This record gives sequence, structure tokens and C-alpha cells, in this order.
Amino acid sequence: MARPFHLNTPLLESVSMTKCVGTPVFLKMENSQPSGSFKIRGIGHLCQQLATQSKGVVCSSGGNAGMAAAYVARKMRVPATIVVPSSTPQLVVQRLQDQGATVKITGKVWDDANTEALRLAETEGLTYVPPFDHPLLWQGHSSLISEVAASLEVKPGAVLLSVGGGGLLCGVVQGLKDVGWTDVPVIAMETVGADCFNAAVKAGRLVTLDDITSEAKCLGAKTVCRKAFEYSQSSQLTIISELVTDQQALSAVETFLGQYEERVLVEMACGAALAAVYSGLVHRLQDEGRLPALLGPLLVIVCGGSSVDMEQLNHLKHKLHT
Ligand code: PLV
Repeated sequence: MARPFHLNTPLLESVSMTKCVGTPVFLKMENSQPSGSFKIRGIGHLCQQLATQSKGVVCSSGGNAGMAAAYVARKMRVPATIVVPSSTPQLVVQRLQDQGATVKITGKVWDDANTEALRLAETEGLTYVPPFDHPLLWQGHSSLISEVAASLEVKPGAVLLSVGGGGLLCGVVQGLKDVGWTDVPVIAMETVGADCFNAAVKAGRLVTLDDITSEAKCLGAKTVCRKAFEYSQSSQLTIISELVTDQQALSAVETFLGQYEERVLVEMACGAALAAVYSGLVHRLQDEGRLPALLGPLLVIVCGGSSVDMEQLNHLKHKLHT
């Protein structure tokens, strides 16, 4: 089998978050992957299976799936076209081009860009690389949990992650199944306005949002993938769907960057998960009896993201008045 494109990322114990939650907090630092997020795991795996003979790949993305696809395509010497919505910051477009990709800006949100990517795949004969809805992506993402299982001595008390289209969630659940940790609750975080998973869980069926109003554009799929919804309905699993505001997600990004924290800059999509720690949500879930009062180590997936730099952070701060 070909060597994977992703790295075995560090698993760091966070002293300050441990203080905040009252149980050891371990950070799976997916921000340190090539291309800046966990997406390389699934997309690398999918492209190694489907794109070796390809005349080119086309990926629709809020940013990070595209970054992963562009990186992998460059390594595989296959041309890449990345279709992004107009909400994608210029810095992402530049980074994609730096990876050698052709960038096409189509529509307002990811769903519009995806329609165009599917059209290009059909008309140009390109290999379509989906950002979150494919079993090969989930299989690739699941390596994240097997790495944790190999280095963490005890089973986590809970896993904390962000949900966009649900690919990370599906990969983590698959990973938990692979290592026999299906009884570990998963806290699935979204921002208000990019909350397609929460809407589906509440409605008991898949829901398509009218619009994406959150600034966490990389969580901005209008409909969560069916598999993620099915997992949320399974009696074998505990998946807790929760929301934070954009202000909370952004403030978590700033705290995480701060001198007493990890000094790592991640984007708001990742801040949504971090906010569950900083905003006291984990505590609230314990108070409500939805998580055990005596919780084992909390595993936080620091999903990362390249759609941010100091200028973009200041722009968001201004916009959201934090
Ligand atoms: N972002 C996708 C989907 O966007 C993309 O195209 O890049 N954290 C970060 C940093 C992400 O970039 C994403 C997904 C997620 C979390 C959520 O992952 P998902 O989509 O697998 O649930 C519209």
C-alpha cells in the first residue's frame, strides 16, 4: 500500500484546559498536518484509491478540503481544480494557487460550489473529491482515533469535535468502533447559523438550512451527510449535538492563541469545538447529567484550518464585535 500523505500528529496535554474542565484534556493537533487540517487523512486516502490514473481532480470546499486535495494532487502529479464559494477569504485562494491548483469561485456557499464541482467532474471527466460525504474519507479520518488509542493509556471520557458536513464525525465514530470505544460519548459542536447537524438531530430527519449565516464558513454545509445523521439516531452511540455562537467560537480561537494557552492559531470552525471547553459547556453537560460527573480524559480534536491569519482574525473581531 502507498505511504499515506498524513502525519501521526502530536497528542498534547493542555494544562490550562485541564484546569478549566477539571479532568485531563488531551489535544489531537490536526492543525499540524500538511495542508493545515485533518482533511488530509480522508482526502489522501480517497485520492490514493480513486485518483491514481486520474486526468485531474475537482474538489468543492469551504477551504480546507480544497487545501488537502491541492496538496495531495501536487504530490501525485495530478492537476487539481478547487471550487470555493465567494465567502472564502482571499488568503485561501492564494494558498490554493500556491499549491498549484486552479481555483474557481462559484456561488455564495459551499453547496453552490459543490454543484459546480459535480458539473465539472461530469463534463471534463475529472475525479470528484467530496469534502465530507464518502466512506473512503471516513476510513481515512478514522486513523486519528487509532493513533490516539496507541498513545493514550486510558480510554477517553469523551471526544470533542466540530461538525460541518459530518465527515470528521463519521471518521471519528468509525475510529471509535475500530478500537472498541463505542461507549465514549462524542460532543459534536457547530456554530449557530452553520448548524445543519443540530437541525437534523432536533427534527429527527435530514434538514437543509436556508442559508449559512455563521462566519465559520468551513462548517457551512447546508445539509449534513446522511451517515452522520444515522449515527446520531443509533442507540449504540452517544452523540451530543451542541451549538455555540460565532462570538464564542472566535473568542475560543483567541484564547487558544493566547500566551497562557497553546499559542496556535486555528480557524473558527475549530474554535467551535474549543469553545465547548472555554465557555463552560462541558461543565453544563455534566451538571445536566448528560456527561458523567467523574469524566475520564477529554479528547479534543484540534481540527485546525488554514482560512485564518492575523489580518483575517482582526477582520472577524471587528465584524463580530468581540
Ligand atoms: N470543512 C470543509 C467543508 O466546508 C471544507 O471544505 O474544508 N474543521 C475544519 C477546519 C474544517 O475545514 C471542516 C470542514 C470541519 C472542521 C468539519 O468537518 P466535516 O465537514 O467533515 O464535518 C463546508
